Amino acid sequence: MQNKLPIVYQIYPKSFYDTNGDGIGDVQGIIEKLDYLQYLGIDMIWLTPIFTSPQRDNGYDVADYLAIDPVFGTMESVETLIQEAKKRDIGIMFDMVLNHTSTEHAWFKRALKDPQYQDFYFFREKPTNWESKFGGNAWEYVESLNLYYLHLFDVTQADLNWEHEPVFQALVDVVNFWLDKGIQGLRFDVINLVSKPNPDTFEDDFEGDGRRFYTDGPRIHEHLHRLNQETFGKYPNITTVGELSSTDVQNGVAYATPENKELSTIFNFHHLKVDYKDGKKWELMPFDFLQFKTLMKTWQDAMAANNANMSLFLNNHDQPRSVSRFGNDQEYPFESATALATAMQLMRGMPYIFQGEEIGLPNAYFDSIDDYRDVESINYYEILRTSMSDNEALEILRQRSRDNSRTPIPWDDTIHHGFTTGTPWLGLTKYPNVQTVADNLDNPNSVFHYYRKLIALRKTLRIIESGSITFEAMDHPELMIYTREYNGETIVVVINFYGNTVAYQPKQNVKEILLSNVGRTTLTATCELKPYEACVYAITA
Ligand code: TEU
Ligand code: CA
Repeated sequence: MQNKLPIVYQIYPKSFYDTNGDGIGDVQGIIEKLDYLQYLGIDMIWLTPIFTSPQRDNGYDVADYLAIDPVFGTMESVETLIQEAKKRDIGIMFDMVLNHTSTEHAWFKRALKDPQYQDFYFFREKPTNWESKFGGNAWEYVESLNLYYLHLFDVTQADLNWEHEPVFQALVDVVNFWLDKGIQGLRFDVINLVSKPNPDTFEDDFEGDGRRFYTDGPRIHEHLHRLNQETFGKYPNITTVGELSSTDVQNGVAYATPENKELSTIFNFHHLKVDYKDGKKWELMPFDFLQFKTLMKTWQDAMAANNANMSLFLNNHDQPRSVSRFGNDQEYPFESATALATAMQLMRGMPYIFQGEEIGLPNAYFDSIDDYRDVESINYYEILRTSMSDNEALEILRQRSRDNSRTPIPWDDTIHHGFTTGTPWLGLTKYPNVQTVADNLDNPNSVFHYYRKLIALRKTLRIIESGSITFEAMDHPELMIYTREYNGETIVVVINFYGNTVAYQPKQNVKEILLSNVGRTTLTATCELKPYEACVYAITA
């Protein structure tokens, strides 16, 4: 069966596999692990940015969109990667960071010298009180110009002005350059922030951090439609995904509605804020399961109603590891990793696996600020320390830092778990009983082999990609239950999200158990679901 929506495996190249001993993963490392990824069964690899960059934000600060950063490899190595992946029926998805450039980019340097180029960015005489997403004010003063420039992220990430036509055309050329190289997918970083109004109209935001001025801005749908028409829309079968920062359902769905010809899919993050206390990332709270289910249902229903597709994911390079965050990596590492995978992968949409997720990799468990490398984590550590003890601040980082997901992949039991022969740029996870890739491959009951089964199921049952979805038992405090239906076939997915035993009685007549993470093969009239049990039933019509 040919799926329309690929199963995407996300690689954070720095931490995947290092082949030259400099402690940093590289393109050659990805090439060497393609057979592993083919065996897993994925269809596409999303690489976070590998363009030339000072690496202040690990490649999201691009200094040259048309060149490969030498730390990762060469243009030739990327061409080889594209070819070698293609031989294995795997497409390559590139990460386009078009909202901002590094201040090392030629455009920014030129803007500093030649006033004609200032329109490439947002320069103002007076800053507003908007906050950077990485902490602090979003404007930086340039003494030589006596002007401030806007940076919604790091001070070295200057926001581009999409209202200035030469900017738009330059970005179109960038996207087409990579499409001509044969990439099959595009991920657009924080793409719903690119439509900013005229900077003369920017005002202080006394109710929030400024995001209402630039999120899902006035011309955003127009910009994306034009980008589609002038780049990927001209090529057959390009998969696109827009990363959306604090969007709403209406805009989120519109970006992905096929008739609008904007993007094929989107990432939204509302379901990954259910453990933010009062919406604040740096304040801890156990996750709100009922809110999680409500958000999934809201987005799944809205997407289905518009024949649109969303991304299905709990992990990426910006998020803590799901098994530590929503599961129980101490007592039920296998069960909770596989339960979460089942819950997400069998919904309606495009599924993602973030490197390490397929082996149940937990958080970093770092115990000192010196272990961290992420610019956001380091900034916020300083901010947190002004109001709390070192231990309290470190506990928050242990749960919230982006470095939790960025630790190198433990491949085997050799030095540095086989990631590098040198010194890793970021330490490996300090979790005590790490199951390496080699351990996972050897053990037929590992998280890895369970992922293979899940992927195989999506590829054999049309219902998973194309069926409708109906959520049940929305107020059940421990179970997530949803039904998928297609062409008279029905399956039911039941997940116990907690470590208790829970009684469950299927409403329909069960024909067969299609998948279980606890080895259940037959179903009794009432069933005691085990901790973190996931069960997929086929139902008799
Ligand atoms: O992230 C956008 C974004 O807003 C986040 O997920 C961000 O990391 C979070 O809000 C911080 O609390 C994208 C990239 O995925 C991220 O790695 C980059 O740092 C960011 O854009 C800037 O390019
Ligand atoms: Ca390397």
